[in-house]
Amino acid sequence: MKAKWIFGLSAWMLAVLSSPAAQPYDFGNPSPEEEWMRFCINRARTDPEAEADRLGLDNTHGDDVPDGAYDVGEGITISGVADQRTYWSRYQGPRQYVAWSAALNAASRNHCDDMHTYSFFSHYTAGSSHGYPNGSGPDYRGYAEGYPNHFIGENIATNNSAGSYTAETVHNGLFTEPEVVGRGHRKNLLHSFWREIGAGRVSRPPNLSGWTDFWTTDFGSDAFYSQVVDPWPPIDTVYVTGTVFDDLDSDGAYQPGEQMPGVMVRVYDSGGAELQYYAVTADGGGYSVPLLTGAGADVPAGENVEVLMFDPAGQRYLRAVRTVQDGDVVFEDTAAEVPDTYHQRFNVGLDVEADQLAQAVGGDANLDGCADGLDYIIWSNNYQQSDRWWGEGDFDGGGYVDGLDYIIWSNNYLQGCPAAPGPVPEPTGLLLLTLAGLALIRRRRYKHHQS
Ligand SMILES: [Ca+2]
Ligand SMILES: [Ca+2]
Ligand SMILES: [Ca+2]
Repeated sequence: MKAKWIFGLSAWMLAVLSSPAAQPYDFGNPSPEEEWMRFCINRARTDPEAEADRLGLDNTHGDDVPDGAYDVGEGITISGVADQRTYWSRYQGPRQYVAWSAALNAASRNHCDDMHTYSFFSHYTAGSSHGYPNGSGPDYRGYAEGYPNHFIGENIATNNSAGSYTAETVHNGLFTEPEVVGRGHRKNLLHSFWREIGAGRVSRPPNLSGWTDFWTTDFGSDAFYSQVVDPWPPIDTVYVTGTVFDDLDSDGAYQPGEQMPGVMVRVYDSGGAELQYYAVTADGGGYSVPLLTGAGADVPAGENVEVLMFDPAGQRYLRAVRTVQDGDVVFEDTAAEVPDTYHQRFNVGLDVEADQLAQAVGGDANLDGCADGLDYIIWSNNYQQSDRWWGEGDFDGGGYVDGLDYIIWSNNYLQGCPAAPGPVPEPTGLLLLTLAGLALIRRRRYKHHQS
């Protein structure tokens, strides 16, 4: 009788709570080295002047360079301009984080693979195992991998001693590059309008030309492109994106070995409804979640989103509220004295270190810090379902929601819950539910013994 009753309740709750389930978002699977490259780029984009100072750039253009103010402009030139000084400030100030794009990551990795296999070093394909015709540029490759337009910037690097150059060394070289007139790589990775990135890397024994490691970073901006050439349908997706890592050497930066893969990242709008997609951090600890509501609409500027992270390895979680920002980006790379300006929403950057995560209470499915009847309802709604996570009642991490998870919940019942003001109300309904749950477990065990 009791088991039957809980089944009825589950069906009712499912009807009440029915909304399209969030889907996993495919942003590629960036490796630890690839994540390191993006982390360095996002650090530079967050504060370009600080990056210039960190790397010892010194803009020494006489009295009219405010002391230390425009070091990021060191060596930057824009073609067709006689006096470069007024353009340096365009590269100051924070830029949005770049988010992983599966298409750009595939294009950048494939280009590394082709450069190694066919022994060339160029932005233009000269032999491909991925179907790119000879002469294909970054725009062609990105589009071929599913990026929605042909507006793509690319930096490439190579070396001839496998594994001896880290992502950070390569990044530092691209940012400073004293031998490259105009500092095109620095400008490229700092453009304010970029939103998405792929950062492929291969490291192999020497190829025919003796080269071992290849790096390709591809930058894209669907919104900027939309505003410039007005394709249809317009695309204007922003993301919450970042790196989740355990900063073992306490230097405040991510390096390979510190990545935290497998962390669940769920995002909710200001009304508490889950967005269309969720993410699980990749091999390198990175993630990207598009800011699209369950109905597929853009989350507008000024709205808050709540990010909920859960690390199944340590059963730790984090909640963070961020506001979607908007503002102007400029097309820096123009000889015009007043560059074209475009208004956009920006990606939300959120890097998380392990010590920011709090220990979860066993059975606290909704991760509000307290194991109570609400969590029981979540457990019961997912009872006997597979492919479930902690937030759906799988507290032992087996992927399946069953009586073992119930026991974890019941052992922690009311753990972490605030003391109720005044007399505690009699939890009549909850008591019934609890008994029903126990009955289910007994039934399962009984069956087990019979078989
Ligand atoms: Ca570190
Ligand atoms: Ca709870
Ligand atoms: Ca389980």
